[in-house]
Amino acid sequence: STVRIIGVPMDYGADRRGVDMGPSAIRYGGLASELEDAGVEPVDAGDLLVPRAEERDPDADPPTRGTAKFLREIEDVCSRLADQVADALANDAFPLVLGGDHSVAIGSMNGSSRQAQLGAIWFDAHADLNTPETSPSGNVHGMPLGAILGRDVFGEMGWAHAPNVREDAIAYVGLRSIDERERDLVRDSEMTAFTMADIDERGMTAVVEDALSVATNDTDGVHVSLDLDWLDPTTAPGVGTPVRGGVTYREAHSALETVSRRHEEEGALRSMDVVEVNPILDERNETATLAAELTASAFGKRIL
Ligand code: DIR
Ligand code: MN
Ligand code: MN
Ligand code: MN
Repeated sequence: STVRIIGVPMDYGADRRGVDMGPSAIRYGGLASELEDAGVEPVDAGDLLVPRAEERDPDADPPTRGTAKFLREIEDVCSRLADQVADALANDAFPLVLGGDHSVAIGSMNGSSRQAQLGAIWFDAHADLNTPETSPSGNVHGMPLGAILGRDVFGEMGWAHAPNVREDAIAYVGLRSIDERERDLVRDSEMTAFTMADIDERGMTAVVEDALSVATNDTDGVHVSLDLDWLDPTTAPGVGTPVRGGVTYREAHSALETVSRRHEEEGALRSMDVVEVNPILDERNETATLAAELTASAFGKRIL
């Protein structure tokens, strides 16, 4: 099978500059050869064109309520990304999106859900469920799920809301940093939230099995969104918003191997993004290299 790599060197959604270099760093970290080891054929579609943030005004197109920086730019990039992802699927290629900050997921999931009911697993320290009205930062990387679900002002933005993604088909794995107002949003939602405490108690494999059951229930496929700050910062230092107490190296591999097993059994996976790698903050590209390895695990790379 063919995996189409789509790079999105975008940093509009995060405060820490440098995440725009993520796609290069992940490629340099050995993504193509890792994927070949996993038995899939990588085809690199290159990077989307993303104008530099310095040349843009973050408040040029503010939302009608609340704060969201670079909204016009994010719409432009995510709309083009959604087309690319839909095009890959139409040509029997698996869309693998390299971020960039997590706002790229708005484009990936819109594209992936155009012709299908889409479930999702959100591997992240954060809930990413803010909206311009609840966000403490105005950074859209903390809002992609709010956007995809059409919450608040996002409901009025056709490019952001993905109507074929149901709340009850989304599962978080590894949550440990939620904003004050976001906590109630998560509690009151129909999403399934597995926190670090659930992983401690039940083990990663059981948790990911459950997350897969949520995301495959009454859907046509699963989107895996992998934010590298999901891992503990000692293992993945190259991220803009590290939170200690994260997933270990072994747990991470085990999680993505569990995804690949379900994919081999029932073709569960439909699309994936790997986001928030920031080479400026990294140590000798280890976070980007880990991102490449974990992606290969998702596609079935095994020790034997
Ligand atoms: C925070 C940070 N919840 C915000 N979010 C991050 O700004 O909304 N998501 N870092 O990955
Ligand atoms: Mn995130
Ligand atoms: Mn995060
Ligand atoms: Mn983030």
